[in-house]
Amino acid sequence: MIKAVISGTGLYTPPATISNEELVVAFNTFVERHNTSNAEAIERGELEALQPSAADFIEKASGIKRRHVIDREGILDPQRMAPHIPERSNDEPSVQCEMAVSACQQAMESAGRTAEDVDAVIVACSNMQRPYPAVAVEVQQALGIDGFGYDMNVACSSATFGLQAAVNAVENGTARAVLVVSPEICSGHLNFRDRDSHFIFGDACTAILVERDSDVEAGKGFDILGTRLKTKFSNNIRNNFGFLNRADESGIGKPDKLFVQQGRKVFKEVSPMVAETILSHLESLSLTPDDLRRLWLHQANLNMNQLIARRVLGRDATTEEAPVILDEYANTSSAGSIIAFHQHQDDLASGDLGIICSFGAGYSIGSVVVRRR
Ligand code: CO8
Repeated sequence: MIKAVISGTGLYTPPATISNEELVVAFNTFVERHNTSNAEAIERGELEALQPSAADFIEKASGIKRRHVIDREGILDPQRMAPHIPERSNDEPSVQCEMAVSACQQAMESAGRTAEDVDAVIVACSNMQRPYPAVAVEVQQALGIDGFGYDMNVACSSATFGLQAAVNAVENGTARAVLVVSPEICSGHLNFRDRDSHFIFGDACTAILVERDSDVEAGKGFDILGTRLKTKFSNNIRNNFGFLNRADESGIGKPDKLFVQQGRKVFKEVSPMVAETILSHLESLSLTPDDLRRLWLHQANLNMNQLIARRVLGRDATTEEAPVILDEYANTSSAGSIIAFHQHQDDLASGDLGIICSFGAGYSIGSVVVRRR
């Protein structure tokens, strides 16, 4: 029987960063200008004054210190407050394709593979820059892979759901090797004028190569012991941007529809669901939390990760057990747990067990139990 193995990972990090302090200066300048130019309406009680943001609140509430972004200047311009990413011609590679190619090349290199060894590309992320042709087919072409590619979106759980699809393809013989790549440009769909969420996201791209166990030499990579997916409908994290927006006249001329959430509700509802999913997944594999050397959790909120790890382990987790990349990257949607996996795996010994677990909009949860080979 064919078993799937993670043989390599890659990470593309945009070089530009924005600290909490820089983000707050831009936001508060916008607030000041808004309140000054609407002073009379605010005075008459027709409009509410906007409240300033604070860097110390951001770090305390989320654990985020800075984020990497494709474009800093546009986001930090109080007049604009959106990244400036010029549209490219159809003959140039798209931005997501470029990010994906860089991460995929790294993943193939770390596995000692070339495009000739790979049969499929799954681009799995929260936002695609166009509906078609699929970004995955463009990435496939750019890498020179003779096979197939498709896009999929399960918000923050896109990468783990993509992993399950890759495992299925490898284990049922549809492909010898599959790249799962997550070019997350979260800054493109974040409302930098919204005090509750302007600090949450950053940009990054991860890639994972999944191969047949018989093709990967002993001692390399991670056996995938099992995957578990769970979804439960919720309106608490939404993005209503879509192709039908222009079909409703009342929306014409209005601002774009962007990411919105009820952060507190998400925290309260999702944390127990995640802990239960991990525990029942482990149980189904005849494993216990004590067997886990590492938890590579989705990186949305530090307090949330500490709570989930505590519920799973029955005690506080050390940062070695549940690594944090949120301080440096912020929430990069589906890339988050994979960045943690990519950066915190080298010290594991053969036989060590770990769990990759994503959670987010949908709600969606994806759990993947792995063992160092
Ligand atoms: N500065 C200063 N004060 C603030 C700010 C700010 N920026 N924002 C809020 N406050 C104030 C509030 O007004 C409130 O004041 P008061 O107590 O007087 O009413 C106080 O701070 C507390 O506010 P909250 O209750 O909102 O703060 P929390 O402690 O809940 O922290 C968080 C907010 C950080 C958002 C937290 O709730 C959280 O992280 N929740 C989990 C969210 C989560 O995991 N979401 C996942 C979403 S991502 C996903 O699924 C993928 C989406 C796809 C990507 C799309 C790309 C854009």
